[in-house]
Amino acid sequence: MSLSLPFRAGFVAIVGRPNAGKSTLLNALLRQKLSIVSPVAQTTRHKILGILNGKDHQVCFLDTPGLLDAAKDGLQAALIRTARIASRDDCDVLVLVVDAHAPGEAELAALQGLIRGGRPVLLAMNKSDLVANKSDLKAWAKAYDDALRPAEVHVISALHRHGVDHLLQTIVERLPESPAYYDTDQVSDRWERFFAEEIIRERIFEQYYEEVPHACAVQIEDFKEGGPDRISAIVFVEREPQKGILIGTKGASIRELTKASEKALREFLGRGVALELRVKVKPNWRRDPRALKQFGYQ
Ligand SMILES: Nc1nc2c(ncn2[C@@H]2O[C@H](COP(=O)(O)OP(=O)(O)OP(=O)(O)O)[C@@H](O)[C@H]2O)c(=O)[nH]1
Ligand SMILES: [Mg+2]
Repeated sequence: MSLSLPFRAGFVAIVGRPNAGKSTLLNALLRQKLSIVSPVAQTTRHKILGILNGKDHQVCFLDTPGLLDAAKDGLQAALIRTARIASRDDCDVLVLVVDAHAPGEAELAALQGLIRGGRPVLLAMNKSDLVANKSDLKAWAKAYDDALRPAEVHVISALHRHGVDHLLQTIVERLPESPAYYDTDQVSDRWERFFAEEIIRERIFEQYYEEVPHACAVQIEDFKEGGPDRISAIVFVEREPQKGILIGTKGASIRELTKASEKALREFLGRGVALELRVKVKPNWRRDPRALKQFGYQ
């Protein structure tokens, strides 16, 4: 009699409100920085596949944009669609990520709208490290449990990896028996170009404030490998004053951004990088269907 476990594989969508810590959780589950993170809501703009390969499983995680109540422009409409499609159509297990707080009505309604069909729903109440009173955590977990009836509630801190291994074990147990979907040495379905764009966007979130990072889209123009990699990228903004902010006095800000991005790209690629950044205005690109398509938004 064979004692080996059946091989399990499937797709797991990580969804929730903006800023709940979905991308931080993806990175913690993968033990690898794949998805960009910032303290500002609406950082993630694409569905990002992160593949975790184990001896008896392959978990295909989908990080998604934060679920907004309503869209102010075409970009936000695309973000909402991406999150909804991933959670409704593309997954075997749904992980709902919420902040550790008492659930609000709008939040519950938004999350309820994602729960469809017979697929298992796991609720991850994140940022538990920020809550001093453990009985609050218990009460909020019960409130979410009563309202959404997930299969399980996990209290976690993605940032500190508390509860993440237990959550992962539960996810794997709930995956269907299936052969692997991807090569077992594959980490994502995106190319280095995509991650390079994301890494530059993360540095923009780090360095600039308010509307500026939200008005930026990054596109790699050229990526030549070899000692060092030579990457040139364009940062698109919506208006002339934003271009001025990005560049800064005598180019000081764009030099700082280039340096910080080069460092982050070197760390990600594990190779030397020489980066050239240019800034261009694409008027109101977030409302322009052709521009949205050009930047890869669904
Ligand atoms: N204290 C604490 N902070 C956390 C935790 N998880 C995430 N954060 C922080 O919360 C902020 C948002 O994290 P993200 O992972 O970017 O959140 P997100 O849900 O992917 O956000 P969007 O992509 O904008 O929807 C960042 O500043 C994280 O460092 C946690 O467990 N504890
Ligand atoms: Mg995110």
